[in-house]
Parts: sequence; structure tokens; C-alpha cells
Amino acid sequence: EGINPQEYTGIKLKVIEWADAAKEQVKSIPEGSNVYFVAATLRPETMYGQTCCFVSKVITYGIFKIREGEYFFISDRAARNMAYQGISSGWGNVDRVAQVSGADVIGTVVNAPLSAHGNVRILPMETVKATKGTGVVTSVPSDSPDDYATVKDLAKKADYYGIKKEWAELEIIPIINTPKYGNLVAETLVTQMKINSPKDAKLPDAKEEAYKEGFYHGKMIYGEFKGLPVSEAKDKVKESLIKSGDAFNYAE
Ligand code: A2H
Repeated sequence: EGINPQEYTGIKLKVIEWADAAKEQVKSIPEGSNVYFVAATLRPETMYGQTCCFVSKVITYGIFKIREGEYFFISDRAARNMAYQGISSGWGNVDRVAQVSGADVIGTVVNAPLSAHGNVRILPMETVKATKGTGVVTSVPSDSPDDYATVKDLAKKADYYGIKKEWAELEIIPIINTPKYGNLVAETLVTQMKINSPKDAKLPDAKEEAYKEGFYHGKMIYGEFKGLPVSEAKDKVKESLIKSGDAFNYAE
């Protein structure tokens, strides 16, 4: 963990239908409760473009009671941090009601706030780190080179990953336009830089370039803040998500 705090937006993706492999393990959650996969993002303005949400198959997550009727699917580490940020009820209190492997939730249907697609699937990503954010990463393949490389790989090797190909092939809708890379920044960079795997060593450079070009020169072409520069829309989208109860601030 670095010296400077990282300010994330926690995005709440509500469970609509658990994958079969998870059903037995979530039985202890009271009927009628809401369970959310919480993704940590630095780019709340891109949430219109969510096409799926990633977990790691090799991380064991917890389902934590946050308050009456509300549960989060996140890493143990994130639950501990959130308990000291006033996110969960009871200062410092961590109430884990289930332990579930990321592998068992693949295929779960969740509702992604603001996404043009509405409901999306939980899919596997091998490069998710247990030591960052919540261990849950929402996927925006229009603007994140990592996400783009991962969804392409998932679709190409769907059988190997144990998923249905169509789960990884939701339409990639343009949401931000930039002078340099057009309106699908991630696709343009991945193609130009000849990146052909989610583990390609050029991805950190692509990620940096996409982030800078998007933030300093990008303009929203989708959603409530269409026409605004990304640098202005970022906080507005975040505030709107917080106001609707779909997001919160999370630092680490
Ligand atoms: B970002 P930083 Cl559109 N493991 O959100 C791997 N990656 C993780 C993670 C984890 N445990 N937790 C969060 N992340 C991702 C959107 C996005 C992001 C876009 C473009 C770039 C981008 C949609 N995915 O990140 O190391 C999350 O993906 C590139 C900077 O703390 C989060 O924001 O700087 C970002 O990495 C946090 O990365």
C-alpha cells in the first residue's frame, strides 16, 4: 500500500440472480435483503459503459452485513477498512455472514447503476489484486484497456474460462470522445499498441495514456452530462450516484 491515500468511488451492483454454485453458500442471508457486489473505481464518469463486473477466481471473498437488510460482497481487507470510514453501521464492527470463492459467483447477474445495459454478469479476471480496492472491478471496455483486453480474451476462450461467450460480448457503447483516440479509447490503444492478452506488459502504459487523454481531453457523449469535459463530469456523476444511493466514497 502506498503513502498517499487513494480515493475510490464504491459502486454498488445489486444481485439479481446468484449463480447456481453460490446458492447454497448464501442461504444464511435473510430473505428480502439486498446484496451488492461493490466495485472500487477511479472513473465514476464511465459507469454508463459497464458491460460486466470482474472478480478473481482465486480470492475468497466475504459477504458482510452493512446494516439491516444490506450486505456487501467484498474482500475481508475492504470490509475492515470500511468499518473505520462510517460506511458500515457500528464503528470498527465487521459482521461476515458468509465466505464465498470468486469462482462460485461467476455468472451471477447484477444490476450495474447507470449502465446502458442494466443487468450484467459477474465474470473472472486473472489480474484482480486482493490487496487493492474491494477485489471487485467493474468492467468498462470502452475506456479501460485492462477491461477491454480481458473481455476480448474471455469471449475468445469462453469454454476455458467456464463462461457463456455472450456474457462477455455485450455491446461496447461509446461514452467519451477524445481528439487523439476517438470514442473507444481502450480499443484504439489496445489495437495501436498490439496488445493481445490481459497480461501484456504494455498494458500499464496503455492504461496511463487512456487515463490522461480521457481526463484532460475527453468529452462526455453519453448520459446526463453529455457535452461536458470529463474533468467536470467526473464529480457530477459521482455526486449523482451517491445521491441515488448507488455509490459512496471509499479511501485506502
Ligand atoms: B478503474 P489504482 Cl474506465 N485489482 O475503474 C485490479 N484492478 C483494480 C482493482 C483490483 N483489486 N480494484 C480496482 N481496479 C481498477 C474503471 C476504470 C478504471 C476505467 C479506466 C481506468 C481505470 C472501470 N474498470 O483504472 O491502481 C479499477 O478500474 C486505471 C487507473 O488504484 C480502478 O479504476 O490506480 C483502478 O483499477 C484503480 O487503480
